[in-house]
Parts: sequence; structure tokens; C-alpha cells
Amino acid sequence: MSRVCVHGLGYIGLPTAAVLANSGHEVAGYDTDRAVRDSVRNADVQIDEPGLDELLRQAVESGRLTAADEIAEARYHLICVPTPFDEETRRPGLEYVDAATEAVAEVLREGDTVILESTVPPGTTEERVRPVLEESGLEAGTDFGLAHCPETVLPGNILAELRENNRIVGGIGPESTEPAVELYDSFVDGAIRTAEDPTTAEFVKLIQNTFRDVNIAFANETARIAHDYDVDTREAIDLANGHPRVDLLSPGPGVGGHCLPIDPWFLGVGSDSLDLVPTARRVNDGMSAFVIELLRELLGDLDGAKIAVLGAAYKGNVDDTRKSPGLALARELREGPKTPLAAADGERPDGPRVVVHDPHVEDPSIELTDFDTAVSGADALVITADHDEFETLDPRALRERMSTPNVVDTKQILRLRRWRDAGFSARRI
Ligand code: SAJ
Repeated sequence: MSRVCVHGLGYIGLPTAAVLANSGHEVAGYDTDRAVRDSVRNADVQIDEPGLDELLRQAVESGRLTAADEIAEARYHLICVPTPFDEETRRPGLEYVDAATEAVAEVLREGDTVILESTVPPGTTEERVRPVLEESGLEAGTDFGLAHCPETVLPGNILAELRENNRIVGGIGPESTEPAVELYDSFVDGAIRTAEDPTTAEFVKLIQNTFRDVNIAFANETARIAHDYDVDTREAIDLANGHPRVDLLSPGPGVGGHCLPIDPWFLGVGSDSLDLVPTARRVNDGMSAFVIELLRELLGDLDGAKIAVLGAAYKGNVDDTRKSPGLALARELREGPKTPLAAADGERPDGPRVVVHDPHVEDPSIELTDFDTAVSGADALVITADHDEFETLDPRALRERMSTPNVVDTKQILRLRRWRDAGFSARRI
């Protein structure tokens, strides 16, 4: 069992630190945010992830996970910091990776292994992280190990996937790859595959998320085409997927989260060959406009109507609102489409009244309404996240409280026949 320092205690770093500790390692978790360190110390997690509370409590109570105020020496350094996306330049901010790397360089010893898990453009580990670590006077691949091992966990199912998913480790030579594989081997049940070098591992992570984004774009475009032919998209996709080599994903209100809408752009940092990828991004970002089209079919003019958007999280049963399609829809309904020619500037006084409700999200920076206020007097409900709470909504009770009974289900969680029987006009994607 080894001493591991985990840098960054967010969605990935914190569960990883807890799993490592519960697998017997001695783990020091470091985060630049003091409040995060304190919450880990008190085993009081602020992330809505099933099972994480209990896992963290065990790890802290066992004494094997501590929150460190200073970065200390460790056999392994695991860098799990965010790489925030700049919408204007469409490039990742690598400042947190740089800061963590500089901090590790201060305490790096011969025989240690540094593993970068953060999602980065191909080449980052070798061209950006390596030279800073080598300022210590030690050489990567000889004196210390340096590898990239991308995280692949799905928010909402992080704990199971940390153990079960296959991992890819790309190190600078066997002196890097072998100790990194050994660490993952101590808690991963899935296969651990090695890549030729860190750049390959970085590239693989990006094409995985881009594969999903591009395929969702095809599902979304299919929904729009099906609508033009008056074909039920879901029925068509279900039938199409009966073919042994066809597997369409699900259309929806757009693609959110901090991975799929962003990672495809990381591929473009060092390549001019992207063509399909940006088109897919545009298709997925255009889904708010399609939802608005469906609302217009139901309501006619939207001006003055009250629209309740149900779902501020980017997907079901999580509290994460990053790049949320529900919030993008609410913004577009309030402000009109953002086009280069007519950039919208704030709420239109004569537009629809839009309220957003989400039982999973508690974020003071987002204006949310409780359920009763959201639905009372509403002219339409739009489901934008497949939370369990929304599946069991009772259309008969809702009809009494709404002004006009209309519903758009973008996540296919409602049994629309039941809603129509209750008097609703309904559309789904
Ligand atoms: N979505 C659809 N249709 C689908 C599937 C998803 O519209 O058929 C939407 C979701 O509603 C959501 C978005 O796509 O808005 C992304 O959700 P997701 O569940 O596909 O993925 P994430 O962003 O939660 O996590 C992804 C995962 N990557 C892949 O599945 C290839 C996860 O394994 C990665 O670890 C994670 O990105 C990451 O951190 O990179």
C-alpha cells in the first residue's frame, strides 16, 4: 500500500481519493480551496453522487484519507484538477494543471510517479507537464514516473465506474507505466490497458467523448428529420436499433455537462482536420431552438405565456448544472436566439415568462422556483432532465393547477398516452 497525494478534490479527485483510501492506501487529499479541504475533513460532501457520503465517511473515519493543507511528499501524485473551457477561444484553461504540476515539482523525489487524470489536449503531459517536473533536476521515465490515465466515470454512477471501468495508462516508458498500472490495479476491477505514450492516452479520452457527442448529434438530427415526416422518433429509433449493427443514441434537449460539449474542441487545439466534429456540436447546441419550435406548435405565440422548465441539471438525478440544456432553453426562451447578427441582450419584456424548477439543484446563483410555484398557472411544462421525481408526475393533478395543459417531454420519461388521456396536448423529442 502506498502514500498517494490527490490534487484537486472535485467530482473526480474526491471519489478517487476515497476509493484509494478504502482500498488501503494512505491518501492525502489537497485542494486549493480551503472550504473544500474543511468539508472533506468533516466528511461533509457537497456533491450529489449516490454512495459518496458513506464512502467518504468510511475513508475519513479510518484515518486513511486526510485533507492536507500543504502538498506533501508521496509515492504517487494524482492530478485531478479541472481544465475550464474558454467559450471564446474554444480552448481549455490549463492554469490549474500548471499550478498542480509546479506544486508537485517542489516535493518530487526519485522513484515517485506522477499521474495526470485531468482531460487535456493531446501532448499536454509530455510537452507541458514534463518540463516543469524536470525542473526538479530529475528525469521523467528514468528518475520518476510520469503518465496520463484519463478518468472515464459517468456522473451519477461514479463509484461503480471507478472500480469497474477499463482504464488506459500511457506513460513515458515502462518506468512510468508500470508503477501507474500497479496503482490502478489496486482498486480497479476492469481491464487496465496501456497506451504507447501519454499523448495516445490523452487522445483516446477525447475521441471517446467526441464519439458520443457526434452520435447524439445524429440522434438529434434524426429527431428533427422525423418531425418533418411526422414520424415518431422514438419508435423509429427503437425499430432501427433492432438491426445487429445499428445503435442510435437518444435525442434530447441538447448535450450538457462538462465533458461532451467541451472535449471535442480539445481535439482541435493541435489539429486543423475537424469537420464533422464542429458540425455535430452545432446540431446539439441547436436543440433548444427545436424545443421552442415544439412549444410554438402547442401554444402558437409564446409571448406572455408561462413556461415551466423542469430540469436545471444537465442530466437526470445529478445536481450538476454545467452547460445544462434546460438552462440554455430557459435563456433562449427569455432572450431569443443568440445569433451573430442579432445578439440578444437580456430578457424581452413581451416574451414568455419562464420559470425553472429542479429538485436536485441547490445553487444560489441560479434562479429556481419551487415545484408548486413553477406549475401553477403554467401554459406548458418542458421536461429537460430525466430525474426520477418527474417520471411520477400526475397529469390529472397538474391539469387542475396549470392554466393550459401542454407538455413537451424532451427526455422520454412520461407516458404521453396517460397525459393525453388527462387532457394534455403533448409533444416529445
Ligand atoms: N445525452 C443525450 N443522449 C444520449 C446520451 C446522453 O442527449 O443518448 C446527453 C445527456 O442528457 C447529457 C449529455 O448528453 O446532457 C452528457 O451525458 P452523458 O451521460 O452521455 O455523459 P457525461 O457527460 O455525464 O459523462 C461523459 C462520459 N463519457 C462517455 O460516455 C464516453 C463519462 O464516461 C466520462 O467519464 C465523462 O463524460 C467525462 O468526465 O469525460
